[in-house]
Amino acid sequence: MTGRDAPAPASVTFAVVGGFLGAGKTTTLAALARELTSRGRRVALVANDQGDDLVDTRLAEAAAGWAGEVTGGCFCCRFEDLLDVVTRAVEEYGADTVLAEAVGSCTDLQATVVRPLHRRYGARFRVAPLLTVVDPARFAAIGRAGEADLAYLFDRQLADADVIALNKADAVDPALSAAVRTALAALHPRTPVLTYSARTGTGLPALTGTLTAPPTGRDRDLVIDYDRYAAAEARLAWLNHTAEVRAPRSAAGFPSARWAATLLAELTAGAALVGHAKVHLTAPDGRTTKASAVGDGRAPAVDADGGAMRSARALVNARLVCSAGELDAALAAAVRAADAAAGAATSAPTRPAAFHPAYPRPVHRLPAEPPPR
Ligand SMILES: Nc1nc2c(ncn2[C@@H]2O[C@H](COP(=O)(O)OP(=O)(O)O)[C@@H](O)[C@H]2O)c(=O)[nH]1
Ligand SMILES: [Mg+2]
Repeated sequence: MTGRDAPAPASVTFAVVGGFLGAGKTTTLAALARELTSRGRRVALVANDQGDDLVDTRLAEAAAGWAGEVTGGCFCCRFEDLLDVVTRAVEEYGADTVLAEAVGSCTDLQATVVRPLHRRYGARFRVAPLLTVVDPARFAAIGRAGEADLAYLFDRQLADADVIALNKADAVDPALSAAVRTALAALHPRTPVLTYSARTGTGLPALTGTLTAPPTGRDRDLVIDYDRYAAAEARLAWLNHTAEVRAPRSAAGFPSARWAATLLAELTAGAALVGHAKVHLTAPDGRTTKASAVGDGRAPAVDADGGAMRSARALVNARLVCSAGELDAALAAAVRAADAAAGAATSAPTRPAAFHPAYPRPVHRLPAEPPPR
C-alpha cells in the first residue's frame, strides 16, 4: 500500500452498500471508486463475507487505491473489525472515501451499522445514505422461486434502503425495467429509485451524488423478524475454496475462461436457487480471469478473460440453495467437468468445506430517533 505518510483527512465519507447476492454491488463499488478517483478522491473499498478467501477483495484491489476486508461474519456481527479496517484505510492510505460492501444475505443495516457509525463515530465519519443494489431480473423472479424466507429477506433489504440502486440497465428489457420501477414505487413509496448500469456507467453520476446526501432511513425502524432472516440465510450453502489449476499436456496452457464458465455452469446446475457463484483465476504473470453466475437463467458471465494460462490460482465463492454436503459434492464434480472441458488438472490443498451462515447476532442494534418536531 502507498501513502503511509498521508495525513488523515478531516472528514471521511463512509458509505455502506447492501443488496442481494449477485446484484452488482462489487461492480458498482468498483465503478464508483474509479469515478471518484478520477475526481481526485482517495477511495478505499471494503469487502465482507461469512468466510475468507474472497473474490471481491481481488476485484476491489484492482479497482481502488486501497482494499480491505472483513471476513468470518457480516459487518453487523463484526462491527469492531469493520472499524479497524476503516481506521487502517484512513491511517495507512489517507482515504477520504470508504465504500463498504455488505454480505449479500445481510439486512437490517441501518440499525446495526449505519446508525451506530453515525451516532458513535459521527465526528470521524460522514455516513452516507444506505444504498441497496438491485438486479431487476432477480426482483421479478424472487417471488416465484418458492423460497419464501429468501423473498422476505430480499424485501427487507429494499425496505431498509435510503436509496434503491436499480442496476444492470444495459441488460434488462426496458418493459421489465419499467414494471420493476412501478412495483418498487408501490412497495416503497418513500424511497428514491435510481436506474443505472455499473457495467456501462449510464446513470452512475446520480448514484455518486447520493454519497454526499444525508441518510434518511435513520428516522424509521425496520420491522424485521430475525428468525425468518436467519432461516433465509440458513437456506444458503456457502463455500469459499482455493485450488491450483495446471495445464499438464499443453505448453500453451489451458483456456481459463472455458474452465471458469464450465465450472460455474456445472456447479449451479442442480441448485434450487443460485445466489451467486463466482470464480477468479490468477496466473503467475498477473493475468486474471473472472466469471459469475447469478441465477438469472443465463449462461455464466465471463467478466474478464486472461486467456490461456499454464497455471493459475483459482478462488471459488459459491452461495446456493442446497445443503453444504451437496455443494461440496457439486464442486468436486464441477472441477472434474471444467478440467475435462479445458484440458486442465486441478488440485487443492484442502477439501471443499461448505457451511451454512450462523444466526445473525449484531453487536449493535440501535432504534431510530423520532424525527425532530
Ligand atoms: N450486464 C450487467 N451485468 C452486471 C452489471 N453489474 C454487475 N453485473 C454482473 O453481475 C454479476 C455479479 O456482479 P457483482 O458485482 O459481483 O455482484 P455482487 O454479488 O452484488 O457484488 C457479475 O457477472 C457482474 O459482471 C451491470 O450493470 N450490467
Ligand atoms: Mg460482491
